[in-house]
Amino acid sequence: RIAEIRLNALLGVTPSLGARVMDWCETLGTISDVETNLTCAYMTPAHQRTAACIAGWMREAGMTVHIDAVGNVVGRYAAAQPGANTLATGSHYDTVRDGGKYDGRLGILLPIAVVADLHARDQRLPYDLEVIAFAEEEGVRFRSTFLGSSAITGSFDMGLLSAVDSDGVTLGDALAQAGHDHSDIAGIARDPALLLGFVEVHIEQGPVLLERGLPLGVVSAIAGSSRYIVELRGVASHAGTTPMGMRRDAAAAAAEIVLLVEARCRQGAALVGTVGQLEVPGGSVNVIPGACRLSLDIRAADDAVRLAAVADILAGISTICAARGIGERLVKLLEIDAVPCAPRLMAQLGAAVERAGLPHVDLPSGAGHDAMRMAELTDVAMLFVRCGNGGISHNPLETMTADDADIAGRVFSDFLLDLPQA
Ligand code: HGY
Ligand code: MN
Ligand code: MN
Ligand code: MN
Repeated sequence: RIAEIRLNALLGVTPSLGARVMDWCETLGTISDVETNLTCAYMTPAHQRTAACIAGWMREAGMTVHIDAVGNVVGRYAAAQPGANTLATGSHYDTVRDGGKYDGRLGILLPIAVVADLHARDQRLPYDLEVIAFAEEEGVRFRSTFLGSSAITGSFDMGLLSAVDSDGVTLGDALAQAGHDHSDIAGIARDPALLLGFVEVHIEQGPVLLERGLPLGVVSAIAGSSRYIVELRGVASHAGTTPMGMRRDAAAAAAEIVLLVEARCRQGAALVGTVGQLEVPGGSVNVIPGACRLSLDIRAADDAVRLAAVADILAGISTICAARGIGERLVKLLEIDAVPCAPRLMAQLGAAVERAGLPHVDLPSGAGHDAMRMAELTDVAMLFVRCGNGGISHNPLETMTADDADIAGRVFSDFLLDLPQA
């Protein structure tokens, strides 16, 4: 497929919108910090090269472009008349470590390709369209998610400027090294009165559309999420001489906690729990782990279900630690409630899907998205696009098709042209 796209480009054949989006995703997918294995983490060299690429494609599509003080790349396709309201769209351009090519990126590049199409036809929308490439959503480098969209909503926590990465570099220094001025962050916040809404296009990152044989789905709600770091403190001692009954083994306590999370999250409807990070800092083969650090990621469609599971798990951790003589310290990284999508925008998206001759299906999102933050500011909605490979995501095996990108582009363009002003 990619070879065909490149051949078309050589032959001067205008690629379909979907093919162009896939080519752009492929291009960004080749930009990564292989030396640090941070793929495209916030304010790394790869992240800045990615921003420059996106800004270039926005300009070519006929947008005015600026990069704001936290690294969001913002393209604006102005309405025919000045002083119009703004519809925002977009997604994040940072990735998880060893992530896929479409998570986040699709929601930036597809709207750019749609604007390029409108611009080529000299067609304007009755409102300004703002395409926002959010600088950070995954929380890989500084463990702080939604940095980009938080700045847009005016909820950026300036205390995070002192957050440090694994090399001890602070977020503030990383921004300054990239030429950003912290004092400009407050000015990024958008006036909600000028916004018609925020609509995010994103791969589903799951198997539902694939199993239903559908290219597109309209998101009904985005699951809420609770994230913690748990630091366990035992006693390091000799692996050969310390009797089993006298140990305070932090890793053994962590192992019990992992199974506690799994067992508890099997007991709830649309409830999931993950320990994605589990490490014995500076561990040695012949030393009983004196310390162990693990992450918790608990999500549910229903906030009460999620919060009850979190309460049970935190109580369970204290019980395990007390029985083993292990110290525990919890660091809360994120607490965000489930976000319902706006029925008004869902109906508009659903109608555009049906006008394309496709069945209209609503489905929940287990993954978090920038739309969750943007919901603090304005009505939000999401258009999901089918994933291949069983729906796998946060993995280089993440995939989708040019045909589905094409269908999504046509439906999104129709949605934009049909959106009422009110
Ligand atoms: O974790 C998530 O759901 C998203 O990919 N940040
Ligand atoms: Mn992701
Ligand atoms: Mn994403
Ligand atoms: Mn519907």
